[in-house]
Amino acid sequence: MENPLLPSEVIEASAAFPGQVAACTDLDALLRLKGAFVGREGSHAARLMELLKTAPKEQKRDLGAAINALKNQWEEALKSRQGELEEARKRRTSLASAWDPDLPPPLPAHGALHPLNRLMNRLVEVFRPLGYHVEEGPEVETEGNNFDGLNIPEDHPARSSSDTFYFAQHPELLLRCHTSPVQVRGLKRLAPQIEAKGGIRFLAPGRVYRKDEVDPTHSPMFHQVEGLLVGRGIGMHHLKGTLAYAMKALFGEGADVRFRPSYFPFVEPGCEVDVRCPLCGGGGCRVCKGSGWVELLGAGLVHPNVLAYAGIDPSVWSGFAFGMGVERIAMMVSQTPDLRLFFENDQRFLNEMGGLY
Ligand code: FA5
Repeated sequence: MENPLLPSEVIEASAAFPGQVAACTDLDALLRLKGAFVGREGSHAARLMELLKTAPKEQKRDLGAAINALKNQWEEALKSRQGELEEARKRRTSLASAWDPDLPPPLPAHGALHPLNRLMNRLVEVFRPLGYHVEEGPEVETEGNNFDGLNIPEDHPARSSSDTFYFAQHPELLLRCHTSPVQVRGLKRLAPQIEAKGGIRFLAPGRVYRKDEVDPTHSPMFHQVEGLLVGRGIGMHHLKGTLAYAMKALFGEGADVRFRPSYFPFVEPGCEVDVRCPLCGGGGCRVCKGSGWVELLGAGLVHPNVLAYAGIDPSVWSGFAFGMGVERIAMMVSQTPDLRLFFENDQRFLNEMGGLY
């Protein structure tokens, strides 16, 4: 850049410039250098522009071109060094945040029980102080346990192939449509000890299957918790007291519950229990289908035929049974408007359910 029109101190400074740029090891130093060369005031570039203003007319074109070339050269060098320094800073900060030897090692992500399983465990805990233990039964059941043992006659609509999942190769087997077959299994298993123990009481949580259309309150696979108590002189008042206790434990003292007469072949009399819809407070919404109440369970006094089928004398013993819909209870406790959320496995939803029950 040995242009005779340029002042000698600028030519010298420009010769030293590449070395100075390379010597800048941080962005602050580079900014200071930038100010000295191309800053608005007092910089080499600013002084050159002053020079251009006062230069004789015939020199202006050449001088202007020389100044521009010089400025471009400085600006390009500054920009490229700025890019290098920013890249280096990014690498340093990402390395620093990736590993800090002073911090404890990160904990591995760990699994947790699904909210529906936790709710079933909670229900078991609610009933445990009342002396209930857990009985289990298979999801693939016999027609005998799912229907016959429960006094469900041959022509009952629930037995039709449009309502229950049967196995083509094994027509006597099906996917249980409720947890009530565990009543039959449990009663048969415990019948020999009924005198010695003074009765029978248990819960049976598990998965059940129905050919139901999916909507905010229905799924073809869902969960129930069955409850059964057999003793001497057991009546509806025992059932009502027990369920009122359980609903208060689940929904709080203010829970508003109602009992409606209903029909199930394996109980007599039978009822359904609803809770006032916590989502709309009873005013009516999509979840309660405008009624202000959501059905949670079916219940009643165990039909004498069910006791007799299991080998228990119904003239001595009586009892009550109930079958609760776990998803419906989970929806009401957590105020979730759609049970499908429980099956979609969205981590954010599952985490939110974490501390509810
Ligand atoms: C029964 O399943 C009876 N076995 C309950 C019973 C047990 C009655 C013992 C008497 C004595 P129901 O079909 O109403 O009853 O279902 C019980 C509960 O399961 C319902 O109140 C509801 O909360 C829930 N439920 C029923 N169908 C579905 C479904 N498709 N999706 C989610 N929950 C459902």
